[in-house]
Amino acid sequence: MFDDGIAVIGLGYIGLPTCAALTRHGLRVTGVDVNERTVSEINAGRVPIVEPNLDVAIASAMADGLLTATTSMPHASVYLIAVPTPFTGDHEPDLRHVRSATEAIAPMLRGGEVVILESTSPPGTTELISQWISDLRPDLKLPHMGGISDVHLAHCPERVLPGRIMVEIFSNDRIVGGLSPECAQRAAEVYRLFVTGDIILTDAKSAEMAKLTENAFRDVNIAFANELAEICEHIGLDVWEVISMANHHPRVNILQPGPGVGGHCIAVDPWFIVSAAPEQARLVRAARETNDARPRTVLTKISDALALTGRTDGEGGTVACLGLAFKADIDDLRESPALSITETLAKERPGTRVLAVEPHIDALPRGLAALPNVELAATEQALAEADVVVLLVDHAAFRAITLADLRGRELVDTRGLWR
Ligand code: SAJ
Repeated sequence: MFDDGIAVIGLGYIGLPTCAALTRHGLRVTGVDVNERTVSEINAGRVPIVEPNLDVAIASAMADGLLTATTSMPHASVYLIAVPTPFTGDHEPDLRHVRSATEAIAPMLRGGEVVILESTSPPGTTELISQWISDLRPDLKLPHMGGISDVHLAHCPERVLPGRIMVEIFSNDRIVGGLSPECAQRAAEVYRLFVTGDIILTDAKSAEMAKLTENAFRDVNIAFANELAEICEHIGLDVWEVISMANHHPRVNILQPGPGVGGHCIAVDPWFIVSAAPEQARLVRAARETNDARPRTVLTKISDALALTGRTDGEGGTVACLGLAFKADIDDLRESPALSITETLAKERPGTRVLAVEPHIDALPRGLAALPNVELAATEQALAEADVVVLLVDHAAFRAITLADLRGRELVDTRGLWR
C-alpha cells in the first residue's frame, strides 16, 4: 500500500511531527511546503519550529535517508494534508490552502491512492475535496459519487497538544472518518503504523464535527471560567479560590480564567460550528465572544492600575508585561492574547514605556519591535523599573517571583499566581 511513499503537505506544527512519526516506522516520506525557506531549512537538518524532541526525530529521519522536503508535489501512495485552515474577517472558514493542496495533488493521481485531510475543517470539507478532484480529473471515480472509487478520501483530525506533540502523536486515540467505509479502512492502515491509541472509524462529516466539538468544548469551559472571573470580581471574591473549592466536587472540573484564548485552534475552530449552524450554535458563539472580550478587560485593569500610580490617561509610567506566548512554557506567539494586550497597550498609550518580558524568545516580534515605546526586557530589569506589573502568561520562569519582589508595584495578575 505504501510502495510510492507518503507525501505530507504542510510542514508546520502538525505536518513535520507527522513526518517524524512515519519515518520512525521506516516509511519513506516526502514533505511538501510552499515555503522555500522551510523546505531548505528541513533539508539542511534544521527544524523551523520549537517543539520538544522534534529536532532529534527529524535529524534521525534525515540521517536514515527517509525524509526529503520539496516545494513540488510528488506522486505518492498516500497524501496527508496538514495545511492551515484559518477564518476570514467575518469568521467564515478560509479553505484556500486546502484547495491549493488538492489542486496540486489532483494531477499526480493514478488510481489507488489514499488522500487524508488532517487539517481541522468545517463539516463537509472532505467531500468538497472529492468534488474538487473530480472537477480536475473527470477520468477518475471519486468516493462522493458512490460505488467503488479509484481514490480513497478520509478525514483524520489532528489532536496533539503543542508542547507534547511528540508524545501525543503516538499515544492519542484517532478518529478516522471516510467518505465510504472502504476509505476509512484504507486511511486507518496509515495510522495503525504508528498510533498506539485506539483508532475509531466513522464517516468523514462526523469526524470533522467531532474535532470541532473537542475544541468548542474547551472554549466553552474556558469562557465559563472567564465569566466567573468577572462575576467574582464584581462581588469582591477571589475567583481562583472559588474554582478550586468547587473543583473538590467529584463531578466538577472548571478550567482556569486568563487574559483570553489564544493559539490557532481553540480561538478558531468554534467559528466553523457557528458558520455551519448559526441559528443553533448560540452557546458556542457566546463563548467565543466572552473569550475574545477578555483582552479589553485586562487593558482596562492596566489603565486603572496606572491611574493608581498617579498616571493620567495615555501618559507616562512604565508597565512590565510578563509573557507574550499564547500559553505557558512555549515560544508560540500566534494569536496570543498576551501579545495583543501588550501591543494594544503600547499603541493606545504612546507615552507609557512598555517592558515586554518573554524568556522563550530573543527578539521582539515585528509588530512590537516597530513601536518606539516597547522594549524586550529581562524579568529582573522589568520588575525593578515598572510601576505596574502585568502577569499575562504563567510560564514556569515567572512562578519564582514572590510578592516581596513586587512590593511597591501595582499588579494585574491575569493567571492567579500572586494571590
Ligand atoms: N486556556 C485558559 N484556561 C485554561 C486552559 C487554557 O485560558 O484553563 C487558554 C490558554 O492560555 C491558551 C488557550 O486557552 O491561550 C488554548 O490553550 P490549550 O492548552 O487549551 O489548547 P491548544 O490550543 O494548545 O491545543 C488545543 C487542544 N485541544 C483540546 O484540548 C480540546 C489540542 O489537543 C488540539 O490538538 C489543538 O487545540 C488543535 O490543534 O486543535
